[in-house]
Amino acid sequence: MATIEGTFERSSSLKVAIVVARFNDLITNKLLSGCLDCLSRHGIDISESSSQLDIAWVPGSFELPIISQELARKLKYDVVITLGAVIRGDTPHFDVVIAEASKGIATVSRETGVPIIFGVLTTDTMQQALERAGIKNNLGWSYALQAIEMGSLMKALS
Ligand code: INI
Repeated sequence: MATIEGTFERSSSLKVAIVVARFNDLITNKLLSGCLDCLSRHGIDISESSSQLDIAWVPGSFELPIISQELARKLKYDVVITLGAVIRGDTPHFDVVIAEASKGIATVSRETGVPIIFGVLTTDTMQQALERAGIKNNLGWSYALQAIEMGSLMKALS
């Protein structure tokens, strides 16, 4: 019997791309800093000159899938992390944006075979988003951990 799972010990060799939405950047910048902190503590070089990390910015969460797809198709990254914040507020736009982002990211991941981490916060209020982006907990940190696990799991399978 084989037990196949991701590890956190050899993560320092992973190549990672992060795609971040500028919409609600008060939140997405906090997610990004949590994410970078976790990657760095797991041995991934997050410096400006890093050859194992690239960061792309998109206007909003709706655009996360297409840029994730471009990055995944380069076959240069073990894992792609998407970061966005979709806040319900009073607009029905919320449902459209979150549906397209989630479906698009899942499709790109399956079609390219590159794990794409769904790091899009969906909340009813800005307060809830702030709580999940650092006031109580920074989910950016968790998204990075999930990326390390999935990136190393795919490597183990290849
Ligand atoms: N983009 C987000 O990332 N979060 C939101 O809450 C949001 N709302 O509510 O409108 C949002 N809209 C912009 C969208 O992602 C696109 O950038 C835009 O429609 C252009 O395609």
